[in-house]
Amino acid sequence: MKSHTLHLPDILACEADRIRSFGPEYVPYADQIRDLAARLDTGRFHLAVLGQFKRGKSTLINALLGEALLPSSVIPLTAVPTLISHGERRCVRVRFKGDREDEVVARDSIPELHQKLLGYVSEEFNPHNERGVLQVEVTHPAALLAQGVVLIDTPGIGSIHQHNTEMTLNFLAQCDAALFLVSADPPITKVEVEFLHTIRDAVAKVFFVLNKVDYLTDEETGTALSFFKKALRERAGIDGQVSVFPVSAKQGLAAATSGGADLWESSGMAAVSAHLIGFLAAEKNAVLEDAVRKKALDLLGDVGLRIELSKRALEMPIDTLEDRLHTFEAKIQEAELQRRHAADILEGDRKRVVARLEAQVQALRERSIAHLREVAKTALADPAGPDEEAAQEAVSSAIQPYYEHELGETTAVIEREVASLLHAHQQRADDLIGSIRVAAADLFDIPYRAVESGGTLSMRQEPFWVSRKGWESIFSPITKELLDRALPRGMREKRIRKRLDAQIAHLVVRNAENLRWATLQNIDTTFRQFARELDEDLAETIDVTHGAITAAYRKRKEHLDETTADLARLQQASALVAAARSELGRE
Ligand SMILES: Nc1nc2c(ncn2[C@@H]2O[C@H](COP(=O)(O)OP(=O)(O)OP(=O)(O)O)[C@@H](O)[C@H]2O)c(=O)[nH]1
Ligand SMILES: [Mg+2]
Repeated sequence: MKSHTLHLPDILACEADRIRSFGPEYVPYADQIRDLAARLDTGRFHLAVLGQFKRGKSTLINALLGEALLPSSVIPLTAVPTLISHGERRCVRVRFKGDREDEVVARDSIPELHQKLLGYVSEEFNPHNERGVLQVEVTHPAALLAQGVVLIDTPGIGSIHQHNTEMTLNFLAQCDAALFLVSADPPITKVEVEFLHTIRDAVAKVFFVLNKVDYLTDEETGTALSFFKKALRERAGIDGQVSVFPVSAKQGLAAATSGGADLWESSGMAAVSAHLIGFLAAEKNAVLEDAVRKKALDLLGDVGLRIELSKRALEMPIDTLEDRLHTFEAKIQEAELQRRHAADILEGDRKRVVARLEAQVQALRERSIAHLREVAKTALADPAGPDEEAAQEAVSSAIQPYYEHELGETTAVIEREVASLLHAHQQRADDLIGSIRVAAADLFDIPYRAVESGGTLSMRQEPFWVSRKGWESIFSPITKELLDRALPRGMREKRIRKRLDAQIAHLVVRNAENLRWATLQNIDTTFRQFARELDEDLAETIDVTHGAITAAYRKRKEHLDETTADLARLQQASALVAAARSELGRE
């Protein structure tokens, strides 16, 4: 029912007020519905601009904002994620790690804000993020942002500043969608393809932009686009039909600041901007609204169930009510017992997953020692003679990609296993909860209605996989023995190999432990969160059914005379809820 889509927050806010007026026991439902409305109202959507260093990410965001607010440069620059959201005024808020208070600058002067940002987000003025900035938040009046999107400028990956790559990878978990930027010159690199794999695991939607086409003729742009699409298809498994926007962010920014409509169009920025606006207006809201609507319908369903049960409990002869209440309480006890058994089985499953992880990490240790020794061996086979430092360097730079890849593989295996286990548990829990609702409906002669959205707004089967590890790749300083130099090549190589082997073994232990620890945290968090949500669902179902019946029962015991008025009130509430449910698109 599309016609409701526009007004959903209003409908929900209105229903929340109405439900609140039904009485104190309905206030929690009203609060939840009001929260859903607020969530739609403030539905912030994190769109990160991602890519290798110097591809023009900051310039592209400036073009979208219409002014040169974010610093950009020919050297690797952005060192801290910068979140830009809508606000009447331009304001920069710097958030620090630890307890240090935020620094806030609210001015309309773009050069001043630019300068402020330069001091905190740039590699040049804040090298290695020595100022301890967590992130920078900017508000800006640009029209695009008014759609509820938060644009995020991220440090480029793959530069000599490894900490910038780490910063961005750590930030991915907070992104809903990504704008992946490559440049026409040079064409897409291996690092970028690997990065893209990581991005696609982390976000639901990726937009592709080929920047700096002003370096190319139209014909060359066509060739670059085909090359990029081919690479996407062959190396990242992305459908050849995907849209790639060729742009010149630099010209787009010039057009935006000088008001050149033709240049804005020919820079390609008009197309990117229109596409983003279209997406935000349609799909972003559709996804969020769909989830909110389902959840709201379930809440209204529960309100309806509570009203019906209270009504029946007030109407029924008191002896019958007592009998049925006892029968229902026995049913709840049985369900609680079953839930405890299920929790034990879940705990057993968690242990089995952990055991599987331990076995995988053990195998990884052996595999990685062999791999890194091979890397060292190849590096040592230099015809000019074995160079120990060069070999260390080779191993050092092999470590990060190797473990990133291994983490990806391990995560994929464990994730599949956890998802299928939790799915089975979820079904059993849904059946159990359903059986309580069925029992309530049967005993009190009311229609049974199944819950559809499965509880929470967040997808609970989706495990909470975070972590990126700072892979350890620092070798201990070499204690070269003077004697080495005098030794024949073969012996010298042997001694170097021995030293390197020992250091590799040490690094493997540390890195494999990093990977083990990160995955273990993920497994534990996922299972804990899952179990807690199942308990909450069960408690809610018991409250909505048993809670409603016992409240009515107590009322009848205490003040029999009010029953008629209560019944009239419930009758009216019931009709209102039925109307609200049909307005929201069901029944
Ligand atoms: N010719 C041309 N140069 C561009 C374009 N977009 C950006 N540049 C230049 O490329 C350089 C890098 O731009 P930035 O916007 O700083 O790139 P970035 O991706 O944010 O870089 P990091 O923050 O270091 O990752 C700057 O000198 C820009 O002026 C473009 O469309 N065409
Ligand atoms: Mg930048």
